[in-house]
Amino acid sequence: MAAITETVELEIRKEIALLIVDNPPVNALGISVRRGLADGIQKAADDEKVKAVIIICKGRTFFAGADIREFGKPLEEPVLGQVLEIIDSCRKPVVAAIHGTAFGGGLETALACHFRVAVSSARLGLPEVKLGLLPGAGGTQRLPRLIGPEKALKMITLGNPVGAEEALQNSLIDKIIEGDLTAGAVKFTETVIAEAWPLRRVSGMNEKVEAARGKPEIFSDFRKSIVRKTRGFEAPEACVKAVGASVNLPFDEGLRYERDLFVKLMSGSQSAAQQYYFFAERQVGKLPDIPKDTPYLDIGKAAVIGAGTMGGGITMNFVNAGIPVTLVETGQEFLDRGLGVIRKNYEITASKGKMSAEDVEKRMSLITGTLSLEDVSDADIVIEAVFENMDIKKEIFSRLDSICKKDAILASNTSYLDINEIAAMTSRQESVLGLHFFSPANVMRLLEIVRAEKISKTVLATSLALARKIKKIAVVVGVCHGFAGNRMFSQRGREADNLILEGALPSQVDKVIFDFGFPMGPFVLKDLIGIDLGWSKETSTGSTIKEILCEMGRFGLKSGSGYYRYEKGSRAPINDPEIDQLIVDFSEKKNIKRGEVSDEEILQRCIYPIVNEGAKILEEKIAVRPSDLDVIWVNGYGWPVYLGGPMFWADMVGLDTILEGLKKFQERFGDVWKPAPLIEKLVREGKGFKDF
Ligand code: 3H9
Repeated sequence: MAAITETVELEIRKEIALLIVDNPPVNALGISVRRGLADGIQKAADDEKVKAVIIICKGRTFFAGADIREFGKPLEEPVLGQVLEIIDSCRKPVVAAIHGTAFGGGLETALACHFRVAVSSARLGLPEVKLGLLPGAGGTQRLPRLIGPEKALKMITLGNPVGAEEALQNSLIDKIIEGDLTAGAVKFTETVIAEAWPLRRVSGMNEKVEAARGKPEIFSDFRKSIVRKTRGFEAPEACVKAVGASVNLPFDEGLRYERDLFVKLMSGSQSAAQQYYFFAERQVGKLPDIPKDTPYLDIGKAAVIGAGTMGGGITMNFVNAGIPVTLVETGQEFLDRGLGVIRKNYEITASKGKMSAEDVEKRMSLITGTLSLEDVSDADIVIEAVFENMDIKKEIFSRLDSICKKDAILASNTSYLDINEIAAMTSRQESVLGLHFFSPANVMRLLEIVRAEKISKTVLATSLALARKIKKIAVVVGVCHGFAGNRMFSQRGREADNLILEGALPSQVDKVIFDFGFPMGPFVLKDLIGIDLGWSKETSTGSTIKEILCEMGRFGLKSGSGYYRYEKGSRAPINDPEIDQLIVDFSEKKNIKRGEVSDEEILQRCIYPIVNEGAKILEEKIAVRPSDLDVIWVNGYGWPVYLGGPMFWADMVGLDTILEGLKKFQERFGDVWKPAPLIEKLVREGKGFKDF
């Protein structure tokens, strides 16, 4: 075995040269790997004894892509495209032996090889689009040649990987290796040598792309199918264009076309935001005082209190991860309804072919419904998801304290209330925390872990491990009203409500926010969630638009009308002149002078206070880092990932601009607009949130 670089070794086994790469954690294709591959192939080509080469990786995966940490810096040669050209043109067969995730530049490397074998658990994909890029080392030209433009369009533009079985069916790989990968790859390569298989250079396979030539509908139909999913993103269209080039241009020209698009995307703001976000998601949940090796408890059994929308969704998360749940309700009718909704959700999934009928039964069998709180006594974690009322929650926690076993973790799913006050009802404050799921809890990936004052490190580490197990992105936040997400969100809500009284109408506000990149504006969102959330007939005084709408029975989408009207069976909001007039009359009644409000002002008034509140949250140490807030906004509130998140966006706009805007609004509307001292400080020092 000879070291070629610090990450690549060359081992000769009879007639086969193995290039063995070891660049933890994910074998990213950094400069030492690129150099090692280029030199290794050259050495193997020059060695007369060698008849073929295998490229294989140590550790958990085949190359997971280019090294993203090198992006934005001057690239050292050989760049990946040059390495792949060396592999492609090698006159001896080169075989890629794949395990783990052959992603991005990793799959492009495999595509430049002449044969590909993989273990059955391997996944192959080109996820560059999720970084605001396109595959920039020949992926857009080779993949369509190998599997056809239709399938390549999907893989490249949506960025989702395929498993080994599908890859085999699509001719993306040549063989699935059972058992040891090295042994299997060597055996495969011995056959290639013994039977003198001709080299299969993907760059020269033109049959599938030629078949698509003169069929522009392949591309126009595909564009139509992704319009909604990719609204606002620049990279998907570039991906479609590049695949188009594979059909219409010779390979080398296609490569140049791909390169130009890649360079353009790489220098754009969307890719910068999406790369930032990639690392933000990987940093979240890493806490300075909770080292990686902090011991955590095993969660084998859970209990959820309350079978309503939240409780049901939370239950599904555990069951999906194979953790049995005791689901507690106060009446049989509520319990039956809750279990019925869970079953229906699973059956809908099954009807779409994403789960078998057997799976539905298996998951349902993991849920035990009960009317007795005592039945949670053997649970390792109990999550309370009842009505948002402090007295009720306190009573439940006090009872849980005497019912639950010694080490059991007690969590509340409250979205606003003080966890410390709830924890104080127990004799085990070290085991009490908030687990704030977002609705619908079985769908939304975000989980705020609310760090109560006396929580132990073990319990915190356990909740982080549990979040991973149930596939949530967990952000640890401190205790305050609304925690991080809702506290920031309420700022936007307040301004949206003010704006419609001052002269804008819901449709104008919604359009500005939608055009910014959110999936919907604040009023469509209110209609969707239900305007009656937190409203009661008994206490309603008709003193806000919300109360008036509720008093009219306009609860939003579910009742067929709210801020907008809805046709039966449709979710599309229709402007309602009656409501516009109602708002105008209401302003008059309140002596609020209406006037034209510009789109620019709407945007600033809806977004700047989110940033300002985020800065206060950081000052108060409610969140660990600005990027954690961005993760919350992208995953919990629909912030467009190509704008990074509110804190990243603020840096992009310039904190001095934001500060100036806050001061301008402070003069007009008073101290709710007072700039956070952190923003003033960062501007004074010429810094941004990135320097926090
Ligand atoms: C590309 O290839 C461009 C080419 O087309 C053209 C070039 C010219 N680079 O996610 P994890 C780090 S673009 C650098 O927690 P998992 C990650 O930050 C690339 N670092 O593990 C983390 O570090 P830390 C296309 C990377 O098991 C650690 O590895 N490829 C890279 O949950 C573990 O990561 C992609 O977009 C990278 N490429 O998931 C694939 N990847 O421990 C991106 C990871 O310090 N990667 N790290 O926090 C992934 O999707 C997942 O990381 C993977 C593993 C599925 C591989």
